[in-house]
Amino acid sequence: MSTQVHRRYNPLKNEWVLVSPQRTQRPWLGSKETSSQSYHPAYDPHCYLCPGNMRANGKINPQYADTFVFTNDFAALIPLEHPHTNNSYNTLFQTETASGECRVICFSKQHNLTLADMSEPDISKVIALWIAQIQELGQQYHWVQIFENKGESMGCSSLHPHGQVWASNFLPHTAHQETLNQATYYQQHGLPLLLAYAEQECRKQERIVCENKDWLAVVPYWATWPFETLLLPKFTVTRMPNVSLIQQQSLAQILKMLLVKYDRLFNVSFPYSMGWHGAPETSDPHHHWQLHAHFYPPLLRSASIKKFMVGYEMLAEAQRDFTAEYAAQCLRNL
Ligand code: H2U
Ligand code: ZN
Repeated sequence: MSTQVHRRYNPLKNEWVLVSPQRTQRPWLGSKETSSQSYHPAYDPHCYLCPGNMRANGKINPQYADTFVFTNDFAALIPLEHPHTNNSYNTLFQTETASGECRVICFSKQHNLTLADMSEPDISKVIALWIAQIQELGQQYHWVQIFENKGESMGCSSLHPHGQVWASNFLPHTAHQETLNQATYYQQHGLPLLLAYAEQECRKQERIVCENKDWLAVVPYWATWPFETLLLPKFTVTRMPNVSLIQQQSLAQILKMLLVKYDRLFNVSFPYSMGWHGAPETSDPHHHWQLHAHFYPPLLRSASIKKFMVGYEMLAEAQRDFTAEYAAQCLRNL
């Protein structure tokens, strides 16, 4: 099967991906972006995230020592006083009000670090901050999305190590899909989809990139991006605030392992978009939900050759060339 064209099913999204392993032989005359591996200082006077510097709107950052959070000066979501009015009047022209908050999270005061470069205790401080943000914003909002865009090719605007948190009064589309599909699986099988999946991946040992006693990073069976990974707990947990201190330490360890492998793959600071998915912030127990993180890196064959999700992907369905097993093996062996 792994050398023939086939399709794989993504049970989390209820979507299919076309896998065409024979295509890796094709000639490539595509774009070669040059990777910028130049020198960067620990403090950059022109960076809007470095301690003590001025941001685009004139506000001054404090002299923070570890992490720093501020409300995004160009926020996509804004808190509304009365957000629940439904303005919809026509099935073909539906609208609803949206309310929320967007914040920027600086991972370190040091301008030239990435999460992969940071020590495990310092990564643990970022995890603690993610948890505090989820706890605070989760009291008010339905969904709290933690994410990081890294690298110019992922639209990241600054080299300074940072991520974002967007909280909303609505359940965004992907969160809604994952909720429905996990609930369906739970009804049919009596255990969380991603807990069952992690157990089977541990047994099969075909797509594991790295693991420790609490966590597992795999190239999922249904991966669409070439070196996509899914970070999964080996224990039952619906949300990040329910991860114990010990499990937060082992999370810092596996994050570091995974990100160092990514950087070594093409010998470049690996670009990606990553983010956390935990149970929606409502009072029901969400037994079907299992916390996880997605890593979506765009690189395909080198520091400069990216996978483009265009043409067939935009119009029909996702497609990949080499298999998830091959990608996992490349990362595992580093
Ligand atoms: P990236 O994570 O994609 O790099 O985005 C950084 C965010 O930082 C972006 O959403 C915000 C932008 O609006 N920002 C500020 O809030 N203040 C600034 O001075 C510049 C950038
Ligand atoms: Zn900086």
